[in-house]
Amino acid sequence: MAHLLSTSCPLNISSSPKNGPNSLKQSLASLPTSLTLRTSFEPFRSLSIHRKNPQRLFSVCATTLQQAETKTGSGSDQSSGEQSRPTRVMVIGGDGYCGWATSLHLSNKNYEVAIVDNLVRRHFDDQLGLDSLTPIASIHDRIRRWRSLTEKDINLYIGDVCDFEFLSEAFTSFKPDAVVHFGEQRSAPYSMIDRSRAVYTQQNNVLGTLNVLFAIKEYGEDCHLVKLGTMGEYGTPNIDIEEGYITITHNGRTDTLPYPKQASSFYHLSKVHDSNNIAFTCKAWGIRATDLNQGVVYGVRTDETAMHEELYNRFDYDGIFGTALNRFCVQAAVGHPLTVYGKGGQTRGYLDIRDTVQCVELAIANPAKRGEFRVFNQFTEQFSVNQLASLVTKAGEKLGIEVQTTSVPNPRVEAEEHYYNAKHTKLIELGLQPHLLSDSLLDSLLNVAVQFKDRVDIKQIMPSVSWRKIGAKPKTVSA
Ligand code: NAD
Ligand code: USQ
Repeated sequence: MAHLLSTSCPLNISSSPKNGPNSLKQSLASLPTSLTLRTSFEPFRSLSIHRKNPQRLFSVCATTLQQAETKTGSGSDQSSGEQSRPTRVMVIGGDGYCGWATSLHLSNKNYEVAIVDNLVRRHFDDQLGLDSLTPIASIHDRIRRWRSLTEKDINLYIGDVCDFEFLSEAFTSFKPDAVVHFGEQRSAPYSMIDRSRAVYTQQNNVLGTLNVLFAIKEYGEDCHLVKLGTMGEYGTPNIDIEEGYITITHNGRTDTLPYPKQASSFYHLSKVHDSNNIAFTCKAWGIRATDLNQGVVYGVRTDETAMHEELYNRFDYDGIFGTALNRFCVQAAVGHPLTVYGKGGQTRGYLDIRDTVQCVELAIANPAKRGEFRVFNQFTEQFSVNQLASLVTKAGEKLGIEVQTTSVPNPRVEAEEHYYNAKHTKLIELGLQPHLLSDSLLDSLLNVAVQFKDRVDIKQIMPSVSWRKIGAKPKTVSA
């Protein structure tokens, strides 16, 4: 059984004697800082042992809150007419980039928040020798700081959603009204390093989501699942992209069908598999679900994360976890040419992280109906990579930074010039007020990059993962 502890107590992480996280940490701690790191053994082996072994890793729940405590506010359920209680939101992946910002935003809006996270994203950094541009505090310090600043508590469950026993305990103890599921391996390049990362990504993402669906069916049938999908599920078809469904007339008959999916990495494909599983369980069990097909997120500050340095969000700029615009700002700040892959006509939907948190709140506040599988395309503007490079170049000029661009042979298999027109009206109809990519925003993003540029490891900037060269053997990754 998992233990319920107060975070003021030292966390007692249970582990298998041979391969537990403590031995993992010790082996990592004993490594010199600059070396070739063989990655085949961590965290995958420990994660798979963890799933087979009843003495699972990270099987610790910590809570900072008396469960009976109630607060009112915009997170309150006012509909019943009875004494209102705050809507209880479980944020899976709440220690990550989107999840941390969302957890604080919802807590600030008086939702009762529980973070569920196995901290594996921090292990990926250890494993690959990467680090966030911005220094990030531990999850425990983050939550303590949040409480000291706002007197608001965030519950914390450290564990793996692929471990159903752990997830069941988190569900039955927290009793969420909504679950926001960010807790997946989210890097396309990571999923294309080698077979073990491809398998890990699909296992972690697809089985984790399946467990969440079973947990809702078993412990909270009315709970609304808000699942982070991705615009990349659709690929780049030569027709307009609709929001989830398309009405087709074929041989004289008409039907509204799921929009065709053409994902282009093992990561993006994991999201397609998730969507299919969610759609099926909505039909079969009456689950209520919203799939947020999110575009590429940029930015780092939200109102809440800017309140204190211990609340800072992570900011990835490396060739594996860094995403286009965030990477370009860091590259500009350190005088590295902007890395446009191939012809640079790759067009995607983008959004500010302040809009990610807004969209999630809108989805929670306007839940899907029982049995409904609702799909929203979550982005605010679309840009090609060349357009982003040109915007960053102009912003750099204003700050006196000379920005160069280089065309890097494309490590991915993707269309470099294509039609792209994706609908994104449903969240606007619910009230989303977008923060569009303005000059001032780019200035402030560049300023953050300049502020932390001494933390940049230039070696991590160029892409190191090739879609074509993926192999079956575990790949050694240079730190
Ligand atoms: P992230 O890697 O920063 O955060 C993911 C978090 O989930 C991490 O803290 C990680 O430790 C946790 N996690 C992973 N597997 C878990 C498991 N099995 N059990 C418990 N916790 C687990 O990623 P992010 O950028 O915040 O993305 C969050 C979600 O949003 C992902 O599903 C991603 O696919 C989606 N998304 C992200 C972007 C983007 O640009 N960042 C764009 C579109 C969609
Ligand atoms: N790109 C460059 N240069 C770079 C980095 C990226 O040209 O230095 C190009 C890529 O080739 C791609 C585009 O920019 O065509 C976007 O790449 P990205 O790395 O910013 O984003 P991607 O790999 O698609 O993944 C990110 C998140 C993922 C999320 C996805 C949303 O990591 O979790 O699902 O954005 S979407 O792209 O809409 O599918």
